[in-house]
Amino acid sequence: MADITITPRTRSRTRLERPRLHKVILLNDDFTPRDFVVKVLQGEFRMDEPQAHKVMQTAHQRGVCVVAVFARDIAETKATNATEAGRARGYPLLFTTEPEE
Ligand code: TYC
Repeated sequence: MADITITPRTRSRTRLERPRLHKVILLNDDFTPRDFVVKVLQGEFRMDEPQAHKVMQTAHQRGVCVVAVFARDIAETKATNATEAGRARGYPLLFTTEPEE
């Protein structure tokens, strides 16, 4: 049998945690028209009309709805753009982000 030389590892391998995903959350308000919310969801989150309507309706009834989940910078950019689309029209429409557990 051949001799086997085992070289001990001198540096320990650091396991990197996978970066946490972030939720984009839509908040209800009393002023933004429903159709406008649906259009923003379609435009910024690439949803079709029935999907966007469902998300809008959930936020309208429950106060909040998770729109989608992304890497942090993408979630923040989309939430900012979508909030800004409402602000540009004078609506208080608000999207926020939070890390997934
Ligand atoms: N509540 C709004 C209205 O009655 C519609 C709306 C739905 C606004 C969802 C924001 O996230 C929202 N016009």
